[in-house]
Amino acid sequence: MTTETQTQGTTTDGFHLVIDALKLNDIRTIYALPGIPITDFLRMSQAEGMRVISFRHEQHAGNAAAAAGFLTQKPGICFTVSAPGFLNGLTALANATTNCFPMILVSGSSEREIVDLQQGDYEEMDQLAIAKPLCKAAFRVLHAEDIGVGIARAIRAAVSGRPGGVYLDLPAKLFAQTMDAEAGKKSLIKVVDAAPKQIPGADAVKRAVDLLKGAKKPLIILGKGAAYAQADAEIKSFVEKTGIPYLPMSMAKGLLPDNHAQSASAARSYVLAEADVVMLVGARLNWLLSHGKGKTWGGAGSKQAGGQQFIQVDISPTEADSNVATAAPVIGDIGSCIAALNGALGANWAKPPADWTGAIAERKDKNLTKMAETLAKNPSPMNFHSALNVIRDKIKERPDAVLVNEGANALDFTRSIVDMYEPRKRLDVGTWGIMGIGMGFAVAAAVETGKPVIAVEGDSAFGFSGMEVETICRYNLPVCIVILNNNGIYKGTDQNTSGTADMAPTQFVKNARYDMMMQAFGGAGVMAHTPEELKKALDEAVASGKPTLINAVIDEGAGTESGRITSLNPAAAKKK
Ligand code: ADP
Ligand code: TZD
Ligand code: MG
Repeated sequence: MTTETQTQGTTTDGFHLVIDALKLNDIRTIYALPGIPITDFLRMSQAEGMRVISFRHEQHAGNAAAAAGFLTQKPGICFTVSAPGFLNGLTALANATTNCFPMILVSGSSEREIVDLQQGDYEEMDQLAIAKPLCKAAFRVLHAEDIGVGIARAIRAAVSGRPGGVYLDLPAKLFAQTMDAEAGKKSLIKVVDAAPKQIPGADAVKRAVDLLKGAKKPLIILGKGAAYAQADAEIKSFVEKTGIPYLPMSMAKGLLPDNHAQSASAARSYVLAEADVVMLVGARLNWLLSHGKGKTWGGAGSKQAGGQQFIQVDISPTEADSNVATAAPVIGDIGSCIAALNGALGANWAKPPADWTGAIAERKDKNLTKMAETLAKNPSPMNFHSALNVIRDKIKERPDAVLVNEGANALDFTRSIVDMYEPRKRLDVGTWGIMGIGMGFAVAAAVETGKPVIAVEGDSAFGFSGMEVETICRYNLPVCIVILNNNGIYKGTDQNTSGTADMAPTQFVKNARYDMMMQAFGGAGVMAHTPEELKKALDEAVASGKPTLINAVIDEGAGTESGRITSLNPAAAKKK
C-alpha cells in the first residue's frame, strides 16, 4: 500500500485507490490537465511515483494518451476536469476509438444528485451519456470499493478485441470517500491477460492460403492494426516467405523497411488496379483504400468493383464484407493469424509469377528515378520536396527517431518522400485525417520511447496544438518541430475576391515567426530558408535533444487544394 495510506493508519481513500489500481496494472504515466476535482489526485499521483504530464489543453493530453496506447499496447490514460475539460478530451477519445488505439479518458464529474435533477452544479453535465456513443465502453464508479472493478473493466475494454477508447466517470465525491485500507487493497484487481489471444479457425486459414496459392497477382496491404499488433517478426517472415509484394498504409510504414525489395509503394496505383488477390492485414477497406472498388481498383466506374478477391486478417469479425465481399476472412489477433498462416504455407511455397513482380519492379524503378530527380533539385524558395529531402536523410540516419506528421500537402508529401525503417515510428492524422494530433502525439512519443521525435507540421496543422510547445519545453523533451510554412491552409496565395480588406479564409499572416513561439519558453527557435539551413538546425536539434522549432519557409504557392484529396471537396463531386 502507499505511504500516504500507511500514515493514515487503517483507512484509505478514493484518491489512493485509483492510484494503486493503476499502478497495480503497470500504468505509470498519466496525461492530464488539472482543476477541480482532479488537482489533488494529480499531485498525489506524482508524489506516489507516477509520471504526470500536464498539458495546456485536454485535447492534446487525450491525443498523447492515444499515441501512448498505440505505441505500448497498454491503455494511455488521460485525466480531465468535468464538463468543458471532459468535452475538450472527447475529440481525442473519439479519434482514438476510430483509429483502434487503446486509451482511457478519466474525467472528474459533478454531484450526481444535482446533475440528474439539472439543478445547475459547477460544471454540470451528464458526461457518461455523452461519452457513450463515442467510445467502446463507458463506466462510472460511485463507491470507493468499486474502483478496482471500474479500472479493470476500463483496461479490458480498451485493449481486448479491437482496441479503442474507454470513458471512465469519477464523480468528485468518490475521491474523498474513505474505506478500510486492507479491504481497499483487496478490492483492487490486477488484470490477467487483458488482451487474450484470439486464434483463427484452421478452415479460415486454409481458405486464405488456398486463395493466395491460386493468385496470379497477389498483394498484401499492411495497416496500422498490423503495426499495433507488435507481430513484426511473424509479418516479416510471412511477407518474405511468400514473396508477395506489399503496400504499407501510412502508419504501417517501417513495419518492413520502406526500401524493402517487395515494397510496392512506388507502384501503388498500378498494384491496386491490377492485383487479383489482396490480403488486408490490420487495414480497413475504408475511404483511404477507396472502399475496395472504383477506378483505383481497376473498376469500370466509380462504384464498380475491380474483381479482386479479398482476404481480411482482422480481430473484428464484423469488418469483413464492410465495403465489398470478403472471400476469406481470417479473424483473430494478427500475431496468432500470421503465425497460423506461416505454418500453413508449407515448405515449397511458390513465389508469385515473375511477370507480376517484374512489372511492379519496372514501374517502381521508373517512379523512384523520377522522385530522385525531383529531390535533387534545389529551388529557391524551398519547396516541399527540397525541405523533405532533408528530413528523409535524417530518418535514414536515425531510423529510431519517431516521425509525427500532420497537414494536407505537408502530410501527403512527407508520407511519400520520407522512408521509414522501423515499426511504429510514424504517427499521423490516421483514419479521420484529423488536424491537431501533432504536439500531443509528439509528447507521448518522446515520453514513451525516449527517442528523438521529429514532428513535420503544416503551418495550419501546427496551430491546432501549438501552445503545447510550452509543455515540450517544460518537460525538456527531445522534440524537434519542423513547420513547412507556406503561409496558409494548402497554400498562402489564395485571394479574397469580395473586394473587402479581409484575407482569404485559407490565408495566414505572412512571414509568421513560429520559431519565436519556441524561444518564448526557452527552446531553440530557428528560421530555415534553404535545405542547408534546415539540415544544420535539424542536426543540432537531434544531437542535443533540446526542444526545437524550425520554421522552414517554403514557397507559398507550392501546395494544392486539400493535398491529395481534392476530389473529396463537394465542388469537385459536383463536376463528376
Ligand atoms: P489503416 O488506416 O492503416 O488502413 P485501419 O485503422 O483502417 O488501418 O485498420 C486497423 C484494423 O486493425 C482494424 O480493423 C482493427 O480491428 C485491426 N486490429 C487492430 N489491432 C489488431 C490486432 N491486434 N489483431 C488483429 N487486428 C487488429
Ligand atoms: N479541422 C480538423 C480538426 N481536421 C481537419 N482535417 C480540418 C480541419 C481540415 N484540414 C485538413 O484536412 S488539412 C488542413 C485543414 C484545416 C490544414 C492544411 O494546411 P497546412 O498544410 O498548413 O497544415 P499544407 O502543407 O499547407 O497543405
Ligand atoms: Mg500550410
